[in-house]
Amino acid sequence: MSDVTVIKPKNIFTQNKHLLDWVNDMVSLCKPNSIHWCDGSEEENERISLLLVSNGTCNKLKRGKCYYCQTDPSDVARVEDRTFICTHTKEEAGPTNNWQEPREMKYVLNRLFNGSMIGRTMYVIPYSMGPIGSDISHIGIELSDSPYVVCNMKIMTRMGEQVMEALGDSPKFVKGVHSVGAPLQPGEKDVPWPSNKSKYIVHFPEERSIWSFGSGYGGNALLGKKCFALRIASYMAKNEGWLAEHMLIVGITNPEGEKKYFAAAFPSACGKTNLAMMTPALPGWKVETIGDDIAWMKFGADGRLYAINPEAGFFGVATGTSEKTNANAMKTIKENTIYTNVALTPDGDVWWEGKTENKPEKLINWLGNSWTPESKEAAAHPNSRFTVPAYQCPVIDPAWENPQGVPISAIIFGGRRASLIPLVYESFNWEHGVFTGAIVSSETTAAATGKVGEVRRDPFAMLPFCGYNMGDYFAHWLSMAQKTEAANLPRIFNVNWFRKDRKGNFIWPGFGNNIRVMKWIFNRLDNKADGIESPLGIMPAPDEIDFDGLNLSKEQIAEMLTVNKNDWLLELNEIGEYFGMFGNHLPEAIKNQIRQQANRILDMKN
Ligand code: TSX
Ligand code: MN
Repeated sequence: MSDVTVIKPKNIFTQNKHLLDWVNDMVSLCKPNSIHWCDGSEEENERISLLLVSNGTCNKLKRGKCYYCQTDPSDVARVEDRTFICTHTKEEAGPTNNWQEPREMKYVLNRLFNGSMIGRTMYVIPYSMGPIGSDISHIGIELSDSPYVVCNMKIMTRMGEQVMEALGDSPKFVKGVHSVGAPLQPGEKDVPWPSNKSKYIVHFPEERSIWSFGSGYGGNALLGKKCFALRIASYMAKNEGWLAEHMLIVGITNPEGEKKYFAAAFPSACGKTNLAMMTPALPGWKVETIGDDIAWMKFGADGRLYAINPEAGFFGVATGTSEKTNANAMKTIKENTIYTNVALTPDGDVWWEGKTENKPEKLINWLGNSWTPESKEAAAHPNSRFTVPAYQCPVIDPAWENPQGVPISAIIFGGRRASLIPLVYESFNWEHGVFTGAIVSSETTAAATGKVGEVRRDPFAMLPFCGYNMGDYFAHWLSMAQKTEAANLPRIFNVNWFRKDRKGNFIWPGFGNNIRVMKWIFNRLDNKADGIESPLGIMPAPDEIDFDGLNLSKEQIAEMLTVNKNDWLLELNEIGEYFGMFGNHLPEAIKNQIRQQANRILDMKN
């Protein structure tokens, strides 16, 4: 290590042997030119942002310390087929994850990372997922050769000096090593977005480590988010008796001033960020944001389930975000925001499809080419993003950094389904609620896969994020009922904003009007709505949802709340087939729930 330059600000200091030994090992392997220990300061952030501009990775916008980055066209999203869970046996990873034997994978990774940082700086990024010092929080260290990652991690996590202090000499941190996989030989010119055709996003849950190679983008590279806070954390949570979930967290206050907190899991492209920051359409109601993507939940001393948002920022999809769909997000991203793969306007601002009703006359698209409204391709990539600090959200909840977390009254599942799933129903009990989460599915939109309208099963919206066998994950959820009295468990609901009529139009107006559904849920919890028992669960009586001021006909309301016998028999058949892949890892309770649901459907008249 004698020829390696070390950049170590005075205010960052560690004698942590576990950390120093590991950094030494990784430096010997990756062979960076220099090591930069990140202190998380504003000066450091400005210095690295300037570096990104001089490297050609980013442009500075005229507005409020915002930056614009354009990735390589081949590095625009998470790579699920290159994502691996390397437990000792394949069975532990389960049928929904890619798996390789850990020693074999380490062999592959050692070859890939050998010299992968030549000519680059290795940044040592200490970060906390969750408020520093909270019982629910955990520390990670990411070693990365990407300055873009440093600036994003600074926004998305609590990063720097205080985290190193909180860690002290403890070995309890998640080790993450990330390389874009593009070493620079002496004299070689860098490209604006270095990356590698070959990509590996690898998790070793048993040793709590992550190796990420070849991509600089989002969840592939910001290791605190999907890799740690979901895949590694879900494995930790199973062993330690808590929950790490792909859920938003919101606080909702009714006109009487009573407040409840909700956690909600939806697959991608269902509008989690929009729901988390919703502007309610009913007067007197208030919605406040705790988080838009991930919830870590633990039972408290009072027996209730408490949730924190492990993140400190939003890495949200820009495409489709507007004053109409999410006015609070638009206010959030006015300053200190990194935009990635959006389009640039001639006056040095950003644009994306859906931002404004009228398209600008002229743009530079996300590929760097000139664009006009006549152009066939999109101006912004469908997965274009903003990275922004959570505290800038005008409706951020006052308790969003409370180390105790917030008590969760209800858990809401949902998906995008044009038919079949009613607007809202409540599960009969915890076990039935776990079944409700297990059968979450969504129809694909072009943004996610290219194919439109195909049903993708996505249990608990965790399909790409569960760090172990999904069958065991169902069992873990079932086991939560033993941790507290039934009355303390959150109630479990299911919603579908996306049901369509026979003409193919959305029936439900969605967005701010979703508060009407939240109001029914609120009333259920306060024993103010009796509901009607249906084969799926408790559904609202037609007069229990406040439809005032919406132009919905009786027929439309009935259609949103219909359970179709034939459709459900077909669906349960498919669900049974899908669950077959979990073999003897599928809990008996889930098998019973399919049987009971099928019997209730068969008992229907028509
Ligand atoms: O985010 C959405 N939500 C949740 C909002 C709090 N979206 C966008 C999904 C893509 C991310 C929705 N789209 C929602 C919704 O509730 N509902 C719909 C479907 C829909 C789309 C457009 C209209 C209505 C419904 N437009 C008009 O009625 C004019
Ligand atoms: Mn997500």
